[in-house]
Amino acid sequence: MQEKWWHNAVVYQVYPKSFMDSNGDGIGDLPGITSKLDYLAKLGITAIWLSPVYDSPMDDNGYDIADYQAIAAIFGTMEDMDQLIAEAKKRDIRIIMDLVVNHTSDEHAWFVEACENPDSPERDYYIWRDEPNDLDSIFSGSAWEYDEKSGQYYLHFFSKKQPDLNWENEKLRQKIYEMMNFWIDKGIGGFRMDVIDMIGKIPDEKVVNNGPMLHPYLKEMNQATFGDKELLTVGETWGATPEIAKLYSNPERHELSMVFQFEHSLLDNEPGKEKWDLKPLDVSELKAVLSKWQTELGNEGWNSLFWNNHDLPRIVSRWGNDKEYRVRSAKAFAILLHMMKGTPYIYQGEELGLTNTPVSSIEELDDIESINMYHDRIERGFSVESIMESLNAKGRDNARRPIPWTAEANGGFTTGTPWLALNPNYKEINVEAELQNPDSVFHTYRKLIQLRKDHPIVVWGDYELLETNSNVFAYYRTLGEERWLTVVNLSDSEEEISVDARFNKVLVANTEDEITDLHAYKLSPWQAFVVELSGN
Ligand code: TEU
Ligand code: CA
Repeated sequence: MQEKWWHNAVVYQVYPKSFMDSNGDGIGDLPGITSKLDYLAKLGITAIWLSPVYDSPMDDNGYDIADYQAIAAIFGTMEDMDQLIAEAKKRDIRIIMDLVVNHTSDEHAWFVEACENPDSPERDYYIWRDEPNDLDSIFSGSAWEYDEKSGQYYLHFFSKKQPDLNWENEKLRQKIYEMMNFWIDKGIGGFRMDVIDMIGKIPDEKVVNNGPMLHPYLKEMNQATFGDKELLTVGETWGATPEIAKLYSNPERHELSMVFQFEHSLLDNEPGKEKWDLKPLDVSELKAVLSKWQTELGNEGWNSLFWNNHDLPRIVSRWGNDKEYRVRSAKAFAILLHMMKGTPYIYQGEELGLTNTPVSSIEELDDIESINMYHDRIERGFSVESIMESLNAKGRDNARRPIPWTAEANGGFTTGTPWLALNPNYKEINVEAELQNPDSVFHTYRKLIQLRKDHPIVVWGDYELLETNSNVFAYYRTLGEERWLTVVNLSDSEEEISVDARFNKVLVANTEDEITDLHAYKLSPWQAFVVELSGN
């Protein structure tokens, strides 16, 4: 595969509402992000995925866009956006924009015109039916909403204020490509594409993901916009398998650079049920899924690597131990993921080992998905206790608490009142403390990012899983004569590993435990290390 800049990039995701507030209104904004670029440069990341900052009524915190070429006032101005791109460029950091084109806001001019003037061309930019079918919205309830004025129903797979776009309409597709080129001309580094595998949907046949026209549309988009411009494009594809991922990311197919696959993110759901129906993680299943993705793309595709994003709970609370082993387990998950093959994504706060923020009442939550689920399950007779347990484990607000920069009031995030309360543990866990402590989670992430920059084996080495006890996840990376071994104990208990190999040096570790001989080596709880093996 021809080497591209994103093959050894490390991407940092910023959720603008919760990153840094620059004007005291309690809401993060663009000048706030620009003011923290030196912090991100110190971490060593090479690109920022910026969650939506476009004009929006914020029904889904910006994933409901009213104007793709205007900045939401709460986040700043287009000048602030241009400055962020320019200041980032000075630090060799590229800005990846969030492309949300499966749906718009119902306050987008297109939808307003479509409702006010049913004979307008904009009407067919959306999906209307005289009768709804039983498709459900991902945010609970029916996926169809009745429009009094026209006596028809429109499709919305997310909230009622997020009507789905009709990609079968060529004029609409051209308008989207024009909008993408508007941003490309501003010097951005690429696009993260929201629920992109839904744009080929056929609602009447209840085909949602991976519709027949999906890939033809992506080829057309590629040719009309980013195709020949060395831009990173990553698709959010909840329905992807390794075979499907190759269709997107095989360079010969001229579609995308890579996709976010979520198979590992469904391992603590009861099979076939919703994410709220909890099941403990079985580490063997995690090893199987990640190893499949590490080996089955071969040279015909490229992986993304992530534990967290703005929709997922914090990994150290989800699958780690966010109490006595918070730092060690946070580092264990970082080492496990960052030594794998693919482009790593760090979600804001992950580099600090931030934890989930449990709440005792729905009033303390903001996320539309969580609030809709709460009322839906109350109606379906679920107990408040069971619902709150699900929300505290999987709710999206766990990811969206403002970033704690210091131990000062409101973590130094704002001089005002934060739009969403910080996790009360910000006095202990914050950027200032992490920077001052050379053994912090932050410095482990910095070291892992540097290893990827300095050693091609991390980017191109072949992956091979080792047979180990179930709670131990260990694998080789091999490039030519060079061989690295990563070993991680994903449990609160001691474990043992036995590897018939000698090693030259320890490249990174999360404990002071001496690593001598790997024969019958005792691993302490959550112990993790990477060693460079000596000649076979
Ligand atoms: O997410 C798609 C999606 O299905 C998840 O939002 C949803 O939370 C699912 O239950 C995950 O468990 C994308 C964006 O990432 C998300 O923030 C938006 O809310 C959604 O699309 C609609 O734009
Ligand atoms: Ca602000």
